[in-house]
Amino acid sequence: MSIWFTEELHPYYRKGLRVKRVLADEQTQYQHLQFVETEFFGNAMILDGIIQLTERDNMGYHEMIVHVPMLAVGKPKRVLIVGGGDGGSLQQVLRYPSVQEAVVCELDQRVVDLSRQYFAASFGDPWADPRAKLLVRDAFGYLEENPGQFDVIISDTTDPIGMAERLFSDEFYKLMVRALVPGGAAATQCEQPFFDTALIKQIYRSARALTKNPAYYYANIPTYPGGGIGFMYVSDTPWENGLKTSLPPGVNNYINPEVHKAAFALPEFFRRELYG
Ligand code: SPD
Repeated sequence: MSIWFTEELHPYYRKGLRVKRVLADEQTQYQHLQFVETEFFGNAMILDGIIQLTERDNMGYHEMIVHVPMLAVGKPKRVLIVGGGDGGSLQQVLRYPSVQEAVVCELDQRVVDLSRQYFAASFGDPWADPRAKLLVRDAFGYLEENPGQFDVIISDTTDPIGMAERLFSDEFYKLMVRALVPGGAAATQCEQPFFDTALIKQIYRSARALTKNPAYYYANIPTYPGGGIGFMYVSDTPWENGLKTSLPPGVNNYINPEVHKAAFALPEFFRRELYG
């Protein structure tokens, strides 16, 4: 018997994963949370019917959302991860010996608990690191309370649907930039050039009004719609500064200096839309 999980984030596009078995399936206080063991991609987490990550291809997402702003800043000490309860971004942040504190602001404790169980083989247990601090709360209030606190902020969120929609708003970007130290950098989950052109343009406009050197970059992740996802780099510090900095100790599976640089090269239709 074969079970297929089919995702339909967009009403005109579907993709599927062959599932070996369902590991967990529950309605939390906030969302429908599923973990499945897939045929090819290892364990996967699905929230409200949308694939969030798989063991096999998450490295393109987590290495790129984390290392691009971290390298640009140089020696980041305090880092905030908005969302990120699966621990993948946290694992990458903690590779930097300069990091003294990594705060994760995740709304759903069950995402953390079940990810610790089902992603242990891929992420180890980054939560056991004394530098990691989990806050189970909404990030908006936390950002409001913490201006000028963080060298790097990673917005590792779901898609802009329901409660996550405001994490893609101008209001959120203002609070996020306000929470950075001068010269600090943020990177945000910023969707797909083919499917989300208008949203990305709107976010770029916000980022440009708030910082001197925002830029969009892209990574290949086969289990996301269109086979990849983009990120908005938001900072006064040019992202190119990161090309002069060495990657932290540990194994990279996606990023290297060539990929880092090439990620900012955009296909012409989209470059024209975004940068004119
Ligand atoms: N369309 C899927 C977007 C998923 C973004 N969230 C990924 C979370 C990984 N830490």
